[in-house]
Amino acid sequence: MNTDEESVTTLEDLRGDLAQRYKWTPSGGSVVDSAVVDADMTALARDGYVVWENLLDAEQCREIREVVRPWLGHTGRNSFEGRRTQRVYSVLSRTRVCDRLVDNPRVLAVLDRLLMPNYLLSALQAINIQPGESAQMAHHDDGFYPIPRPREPLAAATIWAIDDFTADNGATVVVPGSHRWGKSRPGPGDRALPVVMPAGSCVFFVGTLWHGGGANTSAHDRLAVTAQYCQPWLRPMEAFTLSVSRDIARNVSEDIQRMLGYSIHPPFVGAVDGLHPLRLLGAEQDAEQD
Ligand SMILES: O=C(O)CCC(=O)C(=O)O
Repeated sequence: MNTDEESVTTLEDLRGDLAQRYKWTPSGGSVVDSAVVDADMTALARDGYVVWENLLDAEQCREIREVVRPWLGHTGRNSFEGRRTQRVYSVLSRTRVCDRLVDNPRVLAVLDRLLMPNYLLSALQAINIQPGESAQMAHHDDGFYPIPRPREPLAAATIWAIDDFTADNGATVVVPGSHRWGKSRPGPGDRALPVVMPAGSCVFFVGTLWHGGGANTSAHDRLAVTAQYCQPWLRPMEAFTLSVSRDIARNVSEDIQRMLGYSIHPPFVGAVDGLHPLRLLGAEQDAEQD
């Protein structure tokens, strides 16, 4: 970035950290083979989603189930949250047990290509769909941002199966290719597929893909964890800078720190009193993101 006032003639000249103290570092996604990421990007461009099977083992799923279960209290306040669906919001402020889902390298590798540097975590929730729940209204996750379609996604989401996702227990239903649609909404003639996958698997989809939670006609709960991400210049759905204490922020990975908002969209977006927000954590880190 150029700090010489004389030579700042466009916003482009202001890219970078004003103090030049916090340097950009690659995300944990940089360890993923680029051919693997290419294939994921091809699937995303074609279908709007990609499924990765068995990223978590049975013990990780058991641990998440055990930690989350006591928080599964009331059901949803409307049919979108789900009258027979239990949600735990702001999971990041409650437990570290889902951190490796949030910063999974496969996820970050794709986000690194889809979104701008220092993309943010927009939500981290557990969603338990109980028997008797009906299908959730189809929606696309970046529909909250009032920018007309068709367009590039402003956000992306993961849904992690903590229980097996089956065709009858509420597996997320996706409408393949719908990320490219303009104003239309899914209708009865459109192909909608339940994402059937074993516990420990993850479906990643772009924010423009039409989808929804499925109906649960089985006798068992369907537990999932969803981590959602957005461009660094958008307001995230969950205000993690308010809900996550600085003590917690000091103890999460560098990738999660930047996704929580301890990063800037250069040169000013996210700054605190004109300074880089990492200064609030008081850590002398020699190489951080701008
Ligand atoms: O639980 C699911 O499978 C999807 C939930 C969802 O898309 C949402 O609540 O935004």
